[in-house]
Amino acid sequence: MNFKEELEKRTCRAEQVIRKYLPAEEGFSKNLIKAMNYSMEAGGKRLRPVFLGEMYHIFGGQEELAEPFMAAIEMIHTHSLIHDDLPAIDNDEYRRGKKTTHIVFGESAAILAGDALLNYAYETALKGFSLAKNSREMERTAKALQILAEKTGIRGMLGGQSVDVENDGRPLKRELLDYIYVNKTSALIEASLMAGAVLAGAEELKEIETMGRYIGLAFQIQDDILDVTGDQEELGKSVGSDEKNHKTTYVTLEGMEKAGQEVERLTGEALELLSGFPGDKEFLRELFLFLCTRRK
Ligand code: GRG
Repeated sequence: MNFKEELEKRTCRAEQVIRKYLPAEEGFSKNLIKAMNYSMEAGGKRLRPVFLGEMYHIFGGQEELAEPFMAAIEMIHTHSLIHDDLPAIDNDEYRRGKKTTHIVFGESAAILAGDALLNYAYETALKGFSLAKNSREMERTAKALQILAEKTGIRGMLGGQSVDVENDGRPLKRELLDYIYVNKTSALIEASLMAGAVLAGAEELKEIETMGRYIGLAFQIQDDILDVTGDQEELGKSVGSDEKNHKTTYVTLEGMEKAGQEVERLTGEALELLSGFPGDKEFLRELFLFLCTRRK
């Protein structure tokens, strides 16, 4: 398998699916919709929809049931980026290689665009019900929606982000940092992997959730590393943001060397779990390994 080619193929497909579900820029609220689409169309790795689509295929899904969920998870993720970049939170100027939404559209428009994307994500995922061909697929769609909502909410991404913001600038113990990472970052990655699998009828949800937790943690620690060692041009977003915001990160707490080792260890744990699932897992395996050494 040529991993780079396969990644390109899947990213392009995710891109097409996302664009298919973006709202049309028309009507009196078209400025709001333009602000929503600005960040959605700015690029990004499309990692969460790729995870979702891949798990759907690994567990035997063959049709388009996963598509609205692929678009929805990217909308939720993009909402979090728009809000995270706001002056009240990280106050960042660049994201996905472009000026951030609040810089281009103004702060109030960026707040509303983030809110509107979060809501539009659920409007989009609900379209799964009209694609479901039988009661079994209806049930799977409902379960995937439940996963999406729970992993985004107070016991998931938003819960993690709130603890992160509350503790901004304070020294943190490892236990609290782990709580923040597992929720603010792993939760959406868990949701991508679990929702894709559940739409295809998978039952191994506990194991998939744990695999997502490991990959999410590894991803976030690598993000901490890149905030120190990365290149703004390559990353497409501001670097040094953690230092600017006096954030405790895995790197400040444990040091650069240990952070790198932890990324490798967590990726290894995730690969171990992946090997226990059915289907063709070669691409996902390569993707996990690729993320472990990513530079953007
Ligand atoms: C709701 C304000 C709010 C925040 C939720 C997800 C999140 C918490 C904040 C976004 C910023 C951040 C550092 C999140 C941690 C996860 C992470 C490293 C996100 C960046 O994801 P990538 O690298 O981004 O997949 P692209 O642009 O490639 O999609």
